[in-house]
Amino acid sequence: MLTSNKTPIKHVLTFALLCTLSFPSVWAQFFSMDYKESAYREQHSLNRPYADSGHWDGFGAAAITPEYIRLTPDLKSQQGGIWNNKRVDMRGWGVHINFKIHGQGSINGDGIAFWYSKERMMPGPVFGSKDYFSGLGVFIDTFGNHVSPSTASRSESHRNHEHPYISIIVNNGSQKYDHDHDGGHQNLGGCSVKVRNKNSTQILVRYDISMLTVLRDVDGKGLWDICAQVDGIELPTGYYFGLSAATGDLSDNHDIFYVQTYEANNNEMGVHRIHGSRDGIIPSARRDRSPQDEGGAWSVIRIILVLGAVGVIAACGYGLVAITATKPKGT
Ligand SMILES: [Ca+2]
Repeated sequence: MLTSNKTPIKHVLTFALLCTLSFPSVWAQFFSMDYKESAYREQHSLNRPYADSGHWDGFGAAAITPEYIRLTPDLKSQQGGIWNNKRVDMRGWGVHINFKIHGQGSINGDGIAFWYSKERMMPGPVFGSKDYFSGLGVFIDTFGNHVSPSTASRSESHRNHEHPYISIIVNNGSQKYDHDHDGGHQNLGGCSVKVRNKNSTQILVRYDISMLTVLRDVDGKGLWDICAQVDGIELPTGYYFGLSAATGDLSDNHDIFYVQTYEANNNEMGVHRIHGSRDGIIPSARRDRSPQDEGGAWSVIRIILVLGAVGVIAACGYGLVAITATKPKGT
């Protein structure tokens, strides 16, 4: 009798273990599938030893060390940046940036910007680079200007998010960055990221025709999740990748360890070839949706994940019922 009872229990435990183990693998596969299928592009990447890389130029306070490139030191009123000098002809790409933001004290600024823009090597007030930019900016904004006493009353819709905050902004060259409100209504999406004083942090900025996705690995341990995903973003080919940083009255060290760029596999590539170059596209974002719909694509992903989780739970439940049903009776 005892022997016949052990077998079902063992199966139940094994089945439950497999179900539990399947969750991380499903999540990991979801977040990394396109990234791993993409192809590495050395001409848009930056690795040690930095002095050997002729594809990148620096400006301002940016300084090369053997271990990292420091965009700004932890000093007031600094600006620095590095720019890839190879124009980007990829329609879809993923840029993986490994960095570290650290400094003294508990209130610091201002942050790092990742750029895909028309102009390069032009210092200015937007995280060390020029305002009225044309292209995409993904800002790792470590200081919340919008919560300062002088501006808090004008930024109700953005008061809830905590800094450091990643924000996504697309500009066609006509808009001034709303610095006092950390981008304010210009923000297309984003997320809070507690990046300061970590050993390293990673983000992956992925653009594939009209879809922009930002993934984050705040502790640099390979545990990625989606920060934001925004559909309806149009960017041309022919722009340049860059990184810049700035300090003001508050400061931080803004360090870059590496940049690894991949070309995204895109099944629609043939279609776009037929329709010709994307060089002439003016940067734009779909702005005709309500604030509730801003995360529309993200909502779709959440629905897919929820349905997937329900499916796994249902399968586990069905398996448990089926195994229990096979349990010998008459003990
Ligand atoms: Ca800010």
